[in-house]
Amino acid sequence: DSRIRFHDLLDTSRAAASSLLEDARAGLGEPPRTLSPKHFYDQRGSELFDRICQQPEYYPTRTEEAILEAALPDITERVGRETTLIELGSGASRKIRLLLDALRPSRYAGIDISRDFLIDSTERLAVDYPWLDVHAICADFTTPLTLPAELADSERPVAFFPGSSIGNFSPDEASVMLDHLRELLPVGGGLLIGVDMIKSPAILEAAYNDAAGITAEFNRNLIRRLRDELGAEVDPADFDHRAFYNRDACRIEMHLVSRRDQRFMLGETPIELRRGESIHTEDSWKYSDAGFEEMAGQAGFAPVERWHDPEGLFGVYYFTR
Ligand code: AVI
Repeated sequence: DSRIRFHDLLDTSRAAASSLLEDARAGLGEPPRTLSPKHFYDQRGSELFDRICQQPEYYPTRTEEAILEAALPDITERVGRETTLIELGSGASRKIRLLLDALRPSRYAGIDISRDFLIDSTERLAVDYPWLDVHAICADFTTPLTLPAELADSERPVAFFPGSSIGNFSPDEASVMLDHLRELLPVGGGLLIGVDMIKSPAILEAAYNDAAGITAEFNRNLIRRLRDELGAEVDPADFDHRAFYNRDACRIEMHLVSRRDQRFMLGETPIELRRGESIHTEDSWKYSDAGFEEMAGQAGFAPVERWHDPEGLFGVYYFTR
């Protein structure tokens, strides 16, 4: 009796989304060792991420919420009503509710790769917003995507991409993603996107080294997955969490540093790590207004307006194509 319309596009994009085992084998075989941050987000990782967002040092979530809240009249004027709001990522956050209340779009479509999480969050939206036509699209939005036919004819669709999730892609990958997004939207469509700004390294480094150790646990969750899902005889406690700001690249880097010489199997593949050797697990790129607007401009998005908090920690941008 669900009111949501479910569209499963994952089969077509599944081929592009490689598995934890394949990625871990390819990334851990030899230095420089890497694991993709997309593997953070199993159930436990998603819960840890929610807790990160509540840590006093992790300013992005509450700052973006405050910016959206303060800018709602402006955003409503820019975006208009009667739109189709397409959220990239989950529909679980408070941010989307702020927008739904203010914009009263006629349709909402949530796109997420995690099916259960997506259905759960869109069903909750459908219950709380009975006037809204709610769609759930299970897809990997890092690959090219076409909207289901009944959504493709939407007048003035507006994509919402909060949380500086774009920052977890390298600028090259982010450009490709923005290209895909532009192709998804008809002329006149909009993009409302949250971006974390370049700032003092002390503030940035504190945000990724919270005193309660939640980010460290989130990082070690990757090792826990290797152990629990792939049967690797490896202990998360044998890795130190390391996060620092790389000033030249304008990005936070997260690493897991081996506390000892160790050897474990990933399926048939032996992995050897020396003490002090690191696995690079995430980058979180930070932008200036000019840098971000230039990148979006090259992907065909014209800047309309931008909003910041008083301290300039975070930015929300509205573009049209
Ligand atoms: C989801 N993403 C924008 C977060 C970030 O800040 O890059 C992920 C994160 N990693 C550690 N803390 C939060």
